[in-house]
Amino acid sequence: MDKLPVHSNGMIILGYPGRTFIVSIPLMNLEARYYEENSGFSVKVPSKRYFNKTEGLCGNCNGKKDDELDNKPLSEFVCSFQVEGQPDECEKSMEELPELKERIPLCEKLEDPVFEACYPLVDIEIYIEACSFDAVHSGDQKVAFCKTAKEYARQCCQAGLGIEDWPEVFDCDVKCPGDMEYSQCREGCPQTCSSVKNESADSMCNQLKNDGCFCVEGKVLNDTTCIDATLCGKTHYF
Ligand SMILES: [Ca+2]
Repeated sequence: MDKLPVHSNGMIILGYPGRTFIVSIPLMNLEARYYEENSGFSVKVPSKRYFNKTEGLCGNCNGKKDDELDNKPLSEFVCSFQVEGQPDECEKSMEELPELKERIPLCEKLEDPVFEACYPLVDIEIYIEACSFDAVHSGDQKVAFCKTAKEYARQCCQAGLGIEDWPEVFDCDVKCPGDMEYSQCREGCPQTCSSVKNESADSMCNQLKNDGCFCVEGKVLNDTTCIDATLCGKTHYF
């Protein structure tokens, strides 16, 4: 983690505490993210260049939501991308999941004024349904609610709108380890001993925005803890 960010041939690889990883090619406007906390991933491409040219789980990038499944039932479509195991078993396990019958009242609270400014950027309805589905299947409504709120705020941040107050409004825990602080939507790469040494490469990160745990001002990430930037490269820390 402390070797990151890595800059190579116009590509940036970043790691955030909490094990979020981003691979970005700023010149082409390409970005892939992986979130270890929920095994989530996202891929961002400019639609101008990739309109109707993508395929796979994320859809075909043609601006229409209703044709992503390639005219297949959801289970067949999803399981066709399975890397290991039998397609039959995959489809069966998906069919065993009961359909969502109604929204959970707690999940409907996502429709709160704190998120209102983001509605035009990210559709809140999908998140209320996802929250309800997770709440029913995981059995812990509050955990499902907070995870969904966090993911919604994250998508708003990537759409350009940082929402600072949601954890307090919804009473969700976003604590960070040690002396790190949680930021909803911070610009730039996380500061590490490597980035301190390479300021010009660090400036390539300016377009990136992400939520997560960050070291406080003046400190940088060294492995999994924050140290004073002046101590980078020294063997012993006191
Ligand atoms: Ca489509």
